[in-house]
Order: sequence, then structure tokens, then C-alpha cells
Amino acid sequence: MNIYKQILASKKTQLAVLVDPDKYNKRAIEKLSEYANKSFCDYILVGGSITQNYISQTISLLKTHTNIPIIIFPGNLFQISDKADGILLLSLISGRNPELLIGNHVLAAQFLKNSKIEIIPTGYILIESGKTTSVEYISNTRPIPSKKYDIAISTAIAGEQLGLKLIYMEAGSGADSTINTKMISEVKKNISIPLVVGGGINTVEKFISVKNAGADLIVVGNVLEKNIKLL
Ligand code: 1GP
Repeated sequence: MNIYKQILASKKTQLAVLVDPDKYNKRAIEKLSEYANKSFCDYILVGGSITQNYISQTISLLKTHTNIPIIIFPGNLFQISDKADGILLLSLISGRNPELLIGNHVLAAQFLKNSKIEIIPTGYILIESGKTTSVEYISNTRPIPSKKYDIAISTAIAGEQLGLKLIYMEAGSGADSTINTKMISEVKKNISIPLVVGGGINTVEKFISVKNAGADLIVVGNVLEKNIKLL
């Protein structure tokens, strides 16, 4: 299976469910898998801003309950594992923190080269969402202001020009508001690689508006920790 080809080939907006290993115990993982298997969940992302433990165990447990592709969404260097099917190799291109642009990638490079997991180079763009999010604080970077469309567009274009394969626009997990639909549609119009959008999408209505704005892949995490039935 090639995850990136699957993303490119999809004719519909796809859904990725985010699992933070710190927030899911064994029972919760079983339940999530049960719901994911009977819903339209296309991928499971595993990771979190400060998660350090259990990523391999979480992935292995998920794999005993589902065949949905598991992709690491690494919040830090502790979150790499060869148990997953793929990894979003994030470059935090909205920020100017060299460790998150290249430093950590150098440290992880040989491990990833020796593993069999699919590497998906991803331009990660933080957008301001009304309050300081964990990812903003931990990454020590400033998000792009929510109405600065030109900065977001140029950042996404630069990511594509650098050869990145996905653009992931992030409001931050549990964000008060999702990225506004004009920002999403303006960025989408200006790139030809798939656009991933996540952060604060906690109702069906918000999901549909992000979808209609042009997201190719939507990431939902926080709300499912509280109400898995929404899936
Ligand atoms: C966070 O975009 C993801 O990195 C998902 O956000 O947890 O708010 O759904 P939520």
C-alpha cells in the first residue's frame, strides 16, 4: 500500500482520526478501532504535542484491531516507530525554529531510512486560532495570523516549491475555532499538492464547511476522545 498515492487518487475528501497515545487506554483504542472500521475513516494518525510514551504499543494495539493505515504524526523525536505504515515528516514551515525545519530530521534520518515506513514530506503550517495552543507553545513558533491570507498562501507555495508532498494547515488540537474557510480555499487554489486541515473540528457542520472550502484530508482528534459515537 502506498499511502500518498491513495491520498492523491482519492476523489472525495478523506478523514484521518488522530490518536494521542497519552489519551487512549487499551479499552479506548479497541472502541475507536471498532467505530473506525465501520465508519469512513481513511487513516489513523498517531502522535501528540508532548506525548513521549507508548507510541509503538499504541500502534501495535491498533494494528491488531484494524487494517486502516496508521501514520505517525510526530510531535517530537520520541514519536518515531517502525511499527507504523507511514510518517508525516513535518517541516514546520510557518515557524522559524531550525530544529523543526531540519534539526530533528537529521537526528531521525538514519532510523527512518532503515525502517520500512513510508515517508510523506509535509509542510506544517500553524494558523492562529484565538488562544495559545500546545503546538504553538511547544514548538516555540508563532502561528500565521488568521486573516493573513497572503502569508499563508506564500508559505504553502514555498512548501510545494521545496518539494514537500502535502500541506497541513493546523489550528492546533482543541482550538477554539477552526481555520476560516476563506484561508482554506485561498491556499487550496494556489497549490497543486493535497491540503490537510485540522484543529478544532468538533461538529459535523464544521467538518462539512472545511470540506466545502477545499480540504483534501481532514484530521479530527480531540472531540472523539470525548464522544467516539460522532465518528
Ligand atoms: C491536531 O489537527 C489535529 O493536531 C486535530 O485537532 O484535536 O482539535 O481535532 P483536534
